[in-house]
Amino acid sequence: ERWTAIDRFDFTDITYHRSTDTGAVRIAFDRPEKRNAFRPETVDELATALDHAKRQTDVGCVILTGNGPSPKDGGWAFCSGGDQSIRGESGYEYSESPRDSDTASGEQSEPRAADESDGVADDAPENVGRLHILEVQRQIRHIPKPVVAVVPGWAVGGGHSLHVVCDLTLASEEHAKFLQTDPDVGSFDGGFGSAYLARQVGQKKAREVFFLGKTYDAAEAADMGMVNEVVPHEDLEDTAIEWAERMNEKSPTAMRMLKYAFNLDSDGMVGQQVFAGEATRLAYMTDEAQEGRDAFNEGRKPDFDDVPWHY
Ligand code: 2NE
Repeated sequence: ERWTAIDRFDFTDITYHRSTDTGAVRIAFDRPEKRNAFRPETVDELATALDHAKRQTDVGCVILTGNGPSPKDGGWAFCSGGDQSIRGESGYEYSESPRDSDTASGEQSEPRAADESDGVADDAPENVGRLHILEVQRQIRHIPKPVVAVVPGWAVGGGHSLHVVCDLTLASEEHAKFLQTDPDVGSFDGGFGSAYLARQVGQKKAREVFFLGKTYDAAEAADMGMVNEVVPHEDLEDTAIEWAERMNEKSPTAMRMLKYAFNLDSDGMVGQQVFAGEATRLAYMTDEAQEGRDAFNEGRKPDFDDVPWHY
């Protein structure tokens, strides 16, 4: 078996596995009967899994994909974006108010303490419309390891934007299809989904994707520059594992710095902050920084006399 389930979470909308062969995790949308559309619960679970994956120091690659085929009609999907059937007036709404539910984050936990006055858990949010898939986009951008979108079928709307945000995209030759429906349903990803797409495929093509809403197959998406490789459907996961193995052979620090370097020019000051944070981490590992820390803790002046001014 290629994958082992990570069972410390009570996920309903995604599955989460660890590779048995290499330092990779597989996070998969698991609503195939809805072409893997996401609802707020799905997004919470994605956020929890990505945060967990971030903290695994022996994991160098995250594979994001969609389970399938649909038991209803055999259709495949990566993700079809926000679930339109639960879209409220200001965003996507939980099916059960988080105030009544303890499982919104997916993590198995003790029931939250109820507030004595009204019986409502005091940290439970109200059921307001959410668009927090955009927070997950930022997690994908900032997780310090490559995220590979493995697209077995439809990548549509907010699902299309997710593949755009991922570091690499691998697509099924037979089933992958790419489509932007945002303006059909009165939505628009004016961030990475459009502007970053334009950096990948050019302005004219990106505008075509949104303004004409054509469907592109895997080969066309690869020609446009938004898919790295197209493989037969049955080879998708083996190829993803091969990619993970290749990446895991490389220097973790170099890979992290490269990811943040690639992000920098489209992340503005936040990109600079993330990149600089990693530079600070490297600096902390030097004798020089440790002398600064020790001097403060020992109440003396730091002695940097032996530190060369590198050039
Ligand atoms: C995905 C697509 C193109 C697939 O078409 P097809 O013909 O292969 O399948 P079908 O029959 O349309 O869908 C199969 C079942 O999945 C449901 C459908 O309603 C259908 O259900 P049943 O009739 O079998 O009960 N389904 C598919 N996508 C769904 C969705 N997103 N929400 C709820 N149910 C969905 C075709 O289904 C399609 O165009 N889907 C809609 C894509 C879409 O417009 N997504 C939202 C874009 S906005 C967004 O994602 C977003 C954003 O832009 C910014 C922030 C947050 C979200």
